[in-house]
Amino acid sequence: MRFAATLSALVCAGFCLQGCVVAVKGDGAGDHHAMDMARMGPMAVATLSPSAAGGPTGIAVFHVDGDHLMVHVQASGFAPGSVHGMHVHDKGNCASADFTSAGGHFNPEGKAHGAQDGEHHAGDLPNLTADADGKVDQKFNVHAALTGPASLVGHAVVIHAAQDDYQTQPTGNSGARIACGVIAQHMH
Ligand SMILES: [Cu+2]
Repeated sequence: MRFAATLSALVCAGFCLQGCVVAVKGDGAGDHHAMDMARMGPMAVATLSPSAAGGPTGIAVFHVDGDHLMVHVQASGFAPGSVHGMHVHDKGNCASADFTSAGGHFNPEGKAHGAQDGEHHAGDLPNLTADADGKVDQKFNVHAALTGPASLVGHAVVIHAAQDDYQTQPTGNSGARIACGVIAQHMH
């Protein structure tokens, strides 16, 4: 269970880094979890692994916050300053070397591909931008769910080699798949 403990620590570290004032003031891990549970809805986590050809490593954390979904991605191993498309793909399968096993974009409502402010797939997410060290630490509010028929749980987060143009159908023309992770419900 060493892996599970490490994952939990990463999740907590992610939230504490980003304005989790309550946790910082708490006396210990127990307080942290109690306060998280009080203020958050359902949570899910995907551990991102690089493709056989190379790619970033990291974690994507999802939590329901009111009527939107917060997505927090922390990853490293990108080219400095590079921009990368990211989507939730249909199949929760990152087994193939090039991650084509994850299928196309998760699109249960048969929508066109696009940006968050227009028509888009349930699995469409904003582009990631790496910093000068090739790291990403970004949070997004998106229109997506962790429960019901459009739940992202059980599907796969895929990061691409190139930027999503939010226009090319149905993929955004963002190139090869360089990281993948299956989204699993996270228990506190
Ligand atoms: Cu994709």
